[in-house]
Amino acid sequence: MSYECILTELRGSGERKTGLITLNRPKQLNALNDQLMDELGQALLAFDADDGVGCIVLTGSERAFAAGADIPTMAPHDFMSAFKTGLISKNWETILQVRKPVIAAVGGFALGGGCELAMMCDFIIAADSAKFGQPEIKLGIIPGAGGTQRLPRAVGKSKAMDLLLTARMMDAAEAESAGLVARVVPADKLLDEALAAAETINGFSAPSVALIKELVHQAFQGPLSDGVKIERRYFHALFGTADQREGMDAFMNKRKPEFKHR
Ligand code: DAK
Repeated sequence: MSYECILTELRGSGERKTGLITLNRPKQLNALNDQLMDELGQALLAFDADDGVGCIVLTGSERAFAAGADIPTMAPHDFMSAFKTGLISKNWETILQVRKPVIAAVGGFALGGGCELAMMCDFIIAADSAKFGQPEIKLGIIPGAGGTQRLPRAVGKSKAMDLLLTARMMDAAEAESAGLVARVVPADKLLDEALAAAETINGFSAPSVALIKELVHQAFQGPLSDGVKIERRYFHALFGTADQREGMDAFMNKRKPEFKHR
């Protein structure tokens, strides 16, 4: 498959590889338009369906992960045309269908829809150069891809209100201490660190990985008691896998496990 607004490749040395997707509209700081979002959705679903892929890393350039939705594309709309055409709605949440872990490797600007896209990933590794923000208010609009919902869940109400209402940017250190970002690494090590994290995950049993992702997402959607009950069922279910026997036998015999992902 050839794409115009993204680059895709397989990385890694193990049996299961990492699907690397790089947003690639450098002149527009990776501003997100329909074509890019269509391509991103296709690439994500293709990696998700590929048994040879364990994890996906989504990144941008050193200057920008993505500076938001493409402003000139949005500018001409009025309410009726935005409503009738479902302005940039149809292809924005494909990433939420992906069952494998998606790691956002964020360098430079992650603003507006760019910050929202990073928050739809499973976790964020940030370069020390990264800057996060929801500056839509400066354009006379509000976030449209979950920014008012996911940001407060990630950083708490007060900081989310501050960022959303003042449009200020938050640097990587602040984003890490607020809980938006899992780790901050030097900018020139960003991709290596994200790929190393992906490679670690690729080495674990795929059913365990998929269930952890599903359960952590459940933690944000339902009551605690429901989440714990589902976790208990899945925990028991994993005792029907070959990988549980392999993992525990390897521990007891002081050897490295060889997971078969079943
Ligand atoms: N769209 C299009 N082009 C952009 C862009 C954007 N969001 N951001 C930057 N660019 C372009 C600039 O126009 C400029 O192009 P040229 O003038 O060179 O042709 C080039 O990228 C470099 O930008 P600057 O010259 O401005 O570079 P600086 O370093 O001075 O500033 C900046 C970088 C990122 C601080 C600045 O460019 C900036 O403030 N950009 C706009 C950021 C922003 O407001 N983002 C939020 C956009 S609104 C939805 C889903 C998503 C959304 C809504 C609904 N649904 C599912 C319904 C999302 C909305 C948004 O994201």
